[in-house]
Amino acid sequence: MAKQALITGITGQDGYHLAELLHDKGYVVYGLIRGQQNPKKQRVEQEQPYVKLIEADLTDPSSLVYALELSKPDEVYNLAAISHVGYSFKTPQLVADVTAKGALNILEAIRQSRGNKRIRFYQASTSEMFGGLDYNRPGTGYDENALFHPRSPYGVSKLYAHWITKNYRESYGMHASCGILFNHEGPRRGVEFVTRKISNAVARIQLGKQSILELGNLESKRDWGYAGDYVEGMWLMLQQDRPDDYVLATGESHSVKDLLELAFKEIGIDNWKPYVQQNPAFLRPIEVDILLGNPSKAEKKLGWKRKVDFPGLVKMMVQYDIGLESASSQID
Ligand code: NAP
Ligand code: G4F
Repeated sequence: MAKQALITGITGQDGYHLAELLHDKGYVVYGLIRGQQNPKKQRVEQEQPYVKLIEADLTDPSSLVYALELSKPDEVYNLAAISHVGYSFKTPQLVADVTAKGALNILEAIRQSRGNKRIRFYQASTSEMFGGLDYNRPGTGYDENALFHPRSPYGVSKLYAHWITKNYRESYGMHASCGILFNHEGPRRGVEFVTRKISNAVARIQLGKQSILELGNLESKRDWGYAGDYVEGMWLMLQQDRPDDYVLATGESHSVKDLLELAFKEIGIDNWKPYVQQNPAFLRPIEVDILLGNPSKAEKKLGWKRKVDFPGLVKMMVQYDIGLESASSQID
């Protein structure tokens, strides 16, 4: 019989890629959708008609009980979150409700459900939990045993979700795993994140639809991979006999400036500086200066390895946005 999976965060970047992966593997895919009029619902219905949408919200425990009853999942992937680090400083309590307590809500709904012994659970943990501070620099890369020092309300909330998942695993023997994922991007990334903001602006600049790109901190470094590779790792975690935590990363770190360099080169511009202005509105109260991951455990135990490298990722995103922007007539 086909396996059934429930994905929270179905309208997000990872929800898109994971739904596609599971569908290709023959799963019946359920997706949790929130809001009485979610504008992204139509997108899912058109592009991924095989996804069975269930109206629920991570902050509403009874709706999660209903979602579990309806989907009877073998696997639950908790991808839903308020996931923008900068925004989390503006709505810290909302972020705690959704990103931290939301994880508890769904774990508890699983624990109390009839299928609790069978259901395997994935929690979307993050490299933002590490912090990149001087006393705790990544060295050769943060691994599963590195110290945590989150630097945003988002990171703190994710750390709660990480630990409550481990706690439910240890307390109740649940098959619950955390993927500590470093930044992963692609054409499905929201334009509020720096990679897509840059790829989209570069495409618009090439087409004469935009002249200036405003950004915040250009010095920070991230370990950027491709989202399509990372959802494969999520799935592999839930196929293991024992639940565990794994870092998924590329093992390389690049600055926002490196990203600008490659993205502008893609449209034949060697000097990006005249096109980029710094705007303090995009700075955060504090920053994570550097993230670099060590994916050795996932590579060894799961047989996972990223396929797309950093130049390949930037090229993919810029070319996608050139196609997208060529087809639309909106100008600044
Ligand atoms: P994303 O594009 O921002 O998607 C977030 C999803 O959460 C959206 O589908 C959103 O639905 C949903 N959501 C927000 N509030 C909700 C609520 N109250 N109830 C139910 N759903 C809610 O994020 P992503 O990039 O796909 O990332 C997936 C997960 O991995 C997130 O938990 C993120 O924090 C984590 N993560 C991401 C990265 C990365 O680099 N992408 C790295 C590490 C960890 P709406 O459409 O209704 O807003
Ligand atoms: O693209 P970002 O917003 O991603 P960030 O903060 O690293 O968080 C993403 O990755 C995390 C994993 O490490 C996830 F957990 C999280 O959910 C999210 O997906 O910013 C990347 C860097 C930052 O240093 C930021 O300050 O780019 C810098 N930046 C510079 N100008 C900007 C901008 N970021 C954004 N979003 N917008 C700017 O204009």
